[in-house]
Amino acid sequence: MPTTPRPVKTVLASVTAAVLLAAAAATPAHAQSPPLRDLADQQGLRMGAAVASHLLDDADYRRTAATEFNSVTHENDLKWESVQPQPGQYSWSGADRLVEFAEQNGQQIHGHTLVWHSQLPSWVENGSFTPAELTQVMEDHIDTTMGRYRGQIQTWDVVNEPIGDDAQFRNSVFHRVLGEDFIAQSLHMARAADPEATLFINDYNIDGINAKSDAYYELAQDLLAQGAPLDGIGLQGHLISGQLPQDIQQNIQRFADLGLEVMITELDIRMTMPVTQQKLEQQARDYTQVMDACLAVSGCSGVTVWGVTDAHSWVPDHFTGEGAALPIDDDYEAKPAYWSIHEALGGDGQNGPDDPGPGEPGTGTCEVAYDFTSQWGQGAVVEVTVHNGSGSAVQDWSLTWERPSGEQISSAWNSLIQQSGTTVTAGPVEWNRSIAPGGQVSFGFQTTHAGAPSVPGGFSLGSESCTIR
Ligand code: 9MR
Repeated sequence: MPTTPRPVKTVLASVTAAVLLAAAAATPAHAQSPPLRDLADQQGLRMGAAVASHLLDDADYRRTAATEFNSVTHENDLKWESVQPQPGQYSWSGADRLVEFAEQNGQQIHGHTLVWHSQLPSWVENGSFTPAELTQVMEDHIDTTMGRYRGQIQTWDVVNEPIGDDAQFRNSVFHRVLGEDFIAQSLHMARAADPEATLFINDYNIDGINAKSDAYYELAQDLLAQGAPLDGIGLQGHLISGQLPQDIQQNIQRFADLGLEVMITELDIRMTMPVTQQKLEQQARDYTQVMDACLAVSGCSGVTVWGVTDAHSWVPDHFTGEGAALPIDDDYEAKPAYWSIHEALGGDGQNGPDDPGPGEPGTGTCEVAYDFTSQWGQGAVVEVTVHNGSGSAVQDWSLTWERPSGEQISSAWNSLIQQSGTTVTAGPVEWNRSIAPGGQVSFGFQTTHAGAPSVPGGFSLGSESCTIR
C-alpha cells in the first residue's frame, strides 16, 4: 500500500511541456460536425426523440439517443396502460428508466401522455362511471403520475387526440361521461399536480391549416377564454414525404399568436418502400421544411422525431409498404434528412472526413487529468479524471493510452482496465457508464514503474484525442 504521499504538482511540472506537445500533435486537423443536440442547444431549441425504455439495453441505441437529442419522450412507457394497468396499481419501471437516463444525459423530457382514449386499460375504457367517479379516477392518475416526476418532466401532453378526423370531439369514455369539459378539467388537474409544468394538448393531422386544426384553434381559444391552464399545442407531424402541407409555418404562427408554445412532437416523414436516393432527397427537403417552419416562429420551442432510427419506428407496422420515416437509418447511419436537420439548425449539413456517425462516441471535447496522488519507491497511485467538454453525454466511454515503458498497472477502482501489449483501455463500471455533458468521471489504479513515474503521452476517448490538463 502507498506510504509516502508526495505533492502531485512536482511530478506533473516535469512532464507538462512534453505532454502538451504530444496532445497538440494528436489533435485531428478537421473540425468535427457537432451532433444535433449541440446545434439545437445553440438555437435554444428542443431536439427530441421518442425513446422506448427497453431498447436502452442496446449500446448503439443508448448512445445515439444520448448523443443526438437534448430531449426525450417516452414512446409508450408513460401511457395509462403502462403506468396504471389496474385501478390504483402503478408500475413505474419503464417510465423511471427513461427519466433516469434523461437526467444522466442532461436531457429534457416531454411527458406523453395523461388523458387519451387509446392505450387506455379496459378498466377505464369500459368502466361505467358517474361523472364524479371518472373525475376522481382522472385526478388520481394525473396527480400520481405528474407528482412522481414533478421537477423532472418539464412539459406534458395532458390530453392527447381529443378531436377526431371529422373535426368533432372524439367518442371516448372521457367525452361520454364528462362532455368536452373533460379537457379543461384535465388541464386544471395537471396544473394542480405540477404548477411548474408546461401543459399541452396534442394531435395528428393538425400540422397545416385544415378543418381539424381549425377545430383546435377554436378549442384553444375557448380554453384560454375560460381560464383553463393551456400552455401549448403539440403538432404531432406524422407526415408523408412529398405531401407536406405548405402552410405549416402559418399554422404554427397562429397558435403562437394565441400566446401558446408550439412543438412538433412526433415527427416522422414516411415514404413508400423501397428506399431510393431520389426519395431520400425528397424526404430531406421535407425535413428542412418542417425544421424551417418551427425555427421561423419564436413560439415554436422544439421538434421531436418519433423514434431513434428507422428500425424503431412505428410506421412499418401501421402502414403496409411504407417506412424509412426517420433521419437515421436502421444501421445508425445518418440519412440525407439527418443532414438537412443539421443544416437547418445551423450546422454545415455534412460529415467531416473522419467524423463519427450519429451517436458514435468521441463527438465532443475531452480533457484528461492524470495525477499521482501518492508515490513510494517504485510505486504510485494514479487518479485519472476524464472531462466531457461537449454538449452531449458520452455513453460507455472507453479511454485508451500507451503505457509508459517499464510500468505495470496492478489494481484499479471505478474502472475496468484492460491491457494489451502496451495499450491500456479503461472502461466504465456499472455506476459510471455515462459522462454527462460538461461532466466527468474519475477512476484510479496502482502502478509500479522502473524509474520515475511519468504521464502517458496522449489519451483518446473513443476516437477522439484528448487534451491533457
Ligand atoms: O409509437 C407508438 C407505438 O409503438 C404504439 O404501438 C402506438 C399505439 O397507439 O402508439 C404509438 O405512438 C403514438 C403516440 O402515442 C400518439 N400519436 C400517434 C403515435 C403513433 O401511432
